[in-house]
Amino acid sequence: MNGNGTADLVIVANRLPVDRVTEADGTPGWRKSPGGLVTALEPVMRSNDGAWIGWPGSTDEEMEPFVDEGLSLIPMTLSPAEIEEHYEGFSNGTLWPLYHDVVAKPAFHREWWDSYVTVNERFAAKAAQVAAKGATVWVQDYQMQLVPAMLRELRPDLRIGFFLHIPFPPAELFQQLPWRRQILEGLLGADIVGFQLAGGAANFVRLVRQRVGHKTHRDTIYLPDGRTVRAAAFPISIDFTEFEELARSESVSQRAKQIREALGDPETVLLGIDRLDYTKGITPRIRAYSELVRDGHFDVEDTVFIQVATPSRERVDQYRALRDDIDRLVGRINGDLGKIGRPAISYMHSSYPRHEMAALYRAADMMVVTPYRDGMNLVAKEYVACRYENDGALVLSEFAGAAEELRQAWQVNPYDINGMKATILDAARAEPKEVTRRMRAMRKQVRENDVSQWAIRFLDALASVPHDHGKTVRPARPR
Ligand code: GDG
Repeated sequence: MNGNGTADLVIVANRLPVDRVTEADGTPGWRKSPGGLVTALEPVMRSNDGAWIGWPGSTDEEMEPFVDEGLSLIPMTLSPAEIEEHYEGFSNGTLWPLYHDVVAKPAFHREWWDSYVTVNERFAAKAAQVAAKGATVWVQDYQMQLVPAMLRELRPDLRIGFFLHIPFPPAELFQQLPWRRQILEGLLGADIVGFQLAGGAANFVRLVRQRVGHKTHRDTIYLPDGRTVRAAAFPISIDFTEFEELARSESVSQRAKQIREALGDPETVLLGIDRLDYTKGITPRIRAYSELVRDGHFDVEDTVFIQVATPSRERVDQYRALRDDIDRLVGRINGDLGKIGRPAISYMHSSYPRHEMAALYRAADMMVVTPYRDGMNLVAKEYVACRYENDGALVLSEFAGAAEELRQAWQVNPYDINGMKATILDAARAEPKEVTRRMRAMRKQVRENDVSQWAIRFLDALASVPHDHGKTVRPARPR
């Protein structure tokens, strides 16, 4: 932050990059949240003396801005009703399923929308207060889509970028949203609207042309006020070196060995790690694997499937129901197919430190990632980064954003159980040479496109959007 409490770079996100923890002596403290976004933004935050605006994850305390390990953090307070309506409601009950191909039915409630507007207004007002003259503000994700336009209204001098971490749906689905035009106009407050894939950017441009009526050409939208908005793909990534170094460390190698020993030293370990979410395709994956065991292709004596499901959004009904479904399915499969000390599926509903994640990636001969729809999927990239010996097979859904870059994965359609079974078998039976050829190519891809590249590419693109396109453009048609 500058001396007068303003910053030249401001990140606006639903969550702060730290979690509240209780230290050993009982005093409250902070721990950096795991995840690529923080890692990616930390260097740019530091070199620009940036500030991060977000919710600290608790509703009960009003908090002053503070500095944690050199990062300026500005906590926003959300009331219990706002958590329910803005976060669990409109963000996770409406937008999340709508943007993921309507894998679950989105709920549309007017009071959720009202709360979404109010919370976005408050975040925009805070950003307007914190941003220095001519500063860059980078708004993150689907919970904050109205912030760009609200902020532009308050502070026309700013450079505003927006990045969407989840897919942006085709017009045919997006137009179900009663507030579709407001969301499009909210995003158009940004100079750059970034998506994981070119397809998402194209969906957005088409919707803007059709629903708002602005002139567009390829990835550029021309606004009547002279501004240009660019919609482009910036596929997010991971800190490749950090994961590789972690995986190479003695303690992770030891732990990976221990994991295999604890499983009875099986010949083959398959692995799935996901947030427990209905978009991740955990059920069809487990079903496909269990049929392969039932049909005698895998034997529980020498093969095991480890499934880690990290607890997520546990107050939302759909997520509770999913957890029950998976519990029941795994229980039935293990009851039918397991033997003493040899479950078909070793299932954990738990979250682990990064070190343990790396050990799991190291311990697994095959990683199975089968979302019905996923913006990117960092787990797939993390597995690749950890396989420094160029071994390990990746089975990957063609509906994960990562499938566009990880072409050498064994790709599957998660809706096609037979196809998935055949591909898992192919991957399990592949010659080591073939596995190595594929893994080497994927490692090169992720190494050369890591998360710092992602942040640099986005911020460079944001800095180079022209302030005025100099064209005469007719006003948008009202609809
Ligand atoms: C959204 C989009 C997009 C998971 N369990 C634990 C843990 N994790 C970490 C993983 C990975 C991250 O969380 C999950 O990222 P994904 O990309 O796989 O999925 P979402 O959470 O749905 O993320 C997604 C992403 O945003 C980024 O733009 O790729 O498409 O849906 O980094 O390692 N980390 C630790 N313990 C766990 O138990 N430490």
